[in-house]
Amino acid sequence: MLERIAHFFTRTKKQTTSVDTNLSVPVHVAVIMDGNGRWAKARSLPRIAGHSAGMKTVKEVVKAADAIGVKYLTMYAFSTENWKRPREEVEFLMKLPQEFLSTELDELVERNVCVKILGSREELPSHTRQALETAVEKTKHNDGLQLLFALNYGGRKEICDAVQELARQVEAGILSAEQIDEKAIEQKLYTGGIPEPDLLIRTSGEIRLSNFMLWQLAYTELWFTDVLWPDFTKEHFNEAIAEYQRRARRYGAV
Ligand code: V07
Repeated sequence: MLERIAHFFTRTKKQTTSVDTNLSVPVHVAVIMDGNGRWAKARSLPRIAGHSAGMKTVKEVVKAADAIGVKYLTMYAFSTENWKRPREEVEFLMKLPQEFLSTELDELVERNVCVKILGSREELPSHTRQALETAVEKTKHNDGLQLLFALNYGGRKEICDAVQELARQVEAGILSAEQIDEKAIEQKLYTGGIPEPDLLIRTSGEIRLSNFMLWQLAYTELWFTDVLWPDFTKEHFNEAIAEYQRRARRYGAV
């Protein structure tokens, strides 16, 4: 009897929000990882400590997404606005891709993950670019989870770049103005050919898009939580997925 009671307690303790993979799992999940600075401040730590803690969460969420069969995971790592932050903070942030990849790249390769970067790489320091290019190159043939890092990314800039490229084609006589339609623009975005996110997660209580994937989020389900990014766990991630599944089921019913 005691054994059965003990078993009951260990079982209930372990139970967390689990994802029913028989229901529709979002193909593409995008994440705005907000609240690292606030997390650090609450602990009287420097902001960079929050960024380091946030990197651990990235690792956990990548595993959680992979485990339930998400095909594309986009993480907003650095915005075009983030250059305005103090120089030391920017320098620290620019070391994080290297730090992340130095411990994770082998495992990502093993797990058949394909790493891609959304954003312009020219402005990045060469050590950062080098690390990114190695990761992209080493994983380019992998057809498992597509792990996209938005880095030096801005949604309006992305649309401007796409439209400029199309305008150049018009100038060159390859394209007519009438051929600039939604499909033509979509193909010139950094995400050209990648399906639009089904679900956007934003942490830390801010309820806005902050120039993230403006074109791609037109029909996306939005999910916000007050949890700060370093405190975000795979259980929170699975909660967001379960909520997405409830919404998908409701739409499916009508
Ligand atoms: C960054 C940690 C997570 C919280 C948000 C801001 C700070 C992972 C990466 C990364 C980027 C590219 C890549 C591999 C890892 C990263 C930056 C900031 C700039 F190929 N986390 N993380 N990059 N933060």
